[in-house]
Amino acid sequence: MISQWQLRAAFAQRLSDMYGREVPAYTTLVEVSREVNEDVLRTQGADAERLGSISRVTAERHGAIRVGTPEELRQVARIFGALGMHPVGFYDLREAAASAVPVVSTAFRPVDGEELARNPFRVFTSMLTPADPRFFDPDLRARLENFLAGRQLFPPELLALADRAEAAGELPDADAERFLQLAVQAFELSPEPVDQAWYATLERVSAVAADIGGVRSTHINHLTPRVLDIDELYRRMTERGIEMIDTIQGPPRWKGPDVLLRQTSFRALAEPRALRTPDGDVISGALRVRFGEVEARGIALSREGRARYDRLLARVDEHAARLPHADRAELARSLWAEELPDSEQALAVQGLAHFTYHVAPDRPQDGSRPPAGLHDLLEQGWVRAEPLVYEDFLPRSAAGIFQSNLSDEGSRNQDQQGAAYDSAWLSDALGRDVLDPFDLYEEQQNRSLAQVARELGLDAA
Ligand code: OOG
Ligand code: NI
Repeated sequence: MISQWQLRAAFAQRLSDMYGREVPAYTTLVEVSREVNEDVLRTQGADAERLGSISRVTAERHGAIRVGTPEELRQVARIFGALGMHPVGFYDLREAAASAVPVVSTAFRPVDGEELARNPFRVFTSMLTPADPRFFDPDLRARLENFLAGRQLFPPELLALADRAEAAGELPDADAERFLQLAVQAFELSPEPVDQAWYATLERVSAVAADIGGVRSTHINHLTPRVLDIDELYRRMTERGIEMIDTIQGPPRWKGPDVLLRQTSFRALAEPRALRTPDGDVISGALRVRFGEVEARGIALSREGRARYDRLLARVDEHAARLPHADRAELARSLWAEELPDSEQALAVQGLAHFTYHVAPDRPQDGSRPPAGLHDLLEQGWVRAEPLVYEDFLPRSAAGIFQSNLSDEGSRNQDQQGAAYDSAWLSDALGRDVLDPFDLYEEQQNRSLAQVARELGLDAA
């Protein structure tokens, strides 16, 4: 029998092998990431593994996929359900970016601490929003919905196996093998010719709309390795002649602990694709829709910590607008030092970030009573805090990643009201709860605090 986490790990590995064959620059990125991680481990020792074991980090990937309809999204949820991955978080990228990205998104990922430690594979999953009149007029919307209704992304055999794996939590070896083959195949780039005129029509609205709704299949858009020093990775990729986007998205590198998520990317090369011309001829053309991305992960912030992060982003924007020649990273660093404490302990005590708490094995054993508050428990060595790694995404960074890899701005009609999509809408469309990431971190933290309280005989820690 193959369990869900084994299916998840195997799927991530096979997807990585497949994507490496399709996009060779990805293989370079994975190699350079591994080198950087080994170097960090050598120089920092155990500190390098504070946010995950080196084996977790080396295998860790996130994927990005894009689908067209709620029906397709429900099918994706069944496939990821088989892998023990659940929808977490709602991201509205129609609002976040200056350029037009007509999608709303969620991320499928494991939610349980143990499952995350085994393999944290996550997939940022976007769904096209044809009902948003800022992007699609009624005629184009109708043509698009009609096109999408006529395609099948996932074969019934795959979905049936997925349902069995989700219900049973495992699959017999032969079925697991079949499931994995079909699942990886569903995300390969299709050789089927692309209708050139239809693709171009959608491209005028948005390159992302064309990538999703211009073809009769789906594909993995990118697969992102995790690196322990993203600044060093950026330097090494640039040295190899790979042109990176000009920034690392997310928090700056600063003197305090790494928090949330830092990401950067490069545009992949145009890929040969068969195109069908309006005359019906099939010609060989090229489309440039996929890219390489890499990320560094830090500690999960609490709601309050996150609000502070969002305020900081806004402050950096304001300053940068007033001082167009200032170094943005430098600016961010100094504002951060003003508004965020620069130690794990202060982040914990001020409730700005999430940790699990554990009774310290070397706590005072002289018969004294433990103190009451978290601050004193930590300070006096009764309790240790282990940071929770941020397992999710950042809407602003995601929009930046989408945007920086598009050559064309696309178009958006600002006179129209946007169609309403939110987390509740998405839960409804999926027929599954879209989970709140903050709740998940909080629950994990609270469980550990309750355990500490029990072990130390406290009312509440
Ligand atoms: C998703 C872009 C967002 C991230 O890591 O923030 C993303 C896409 O291009 O489909 O992958
Ligand atoms: Ni990504």
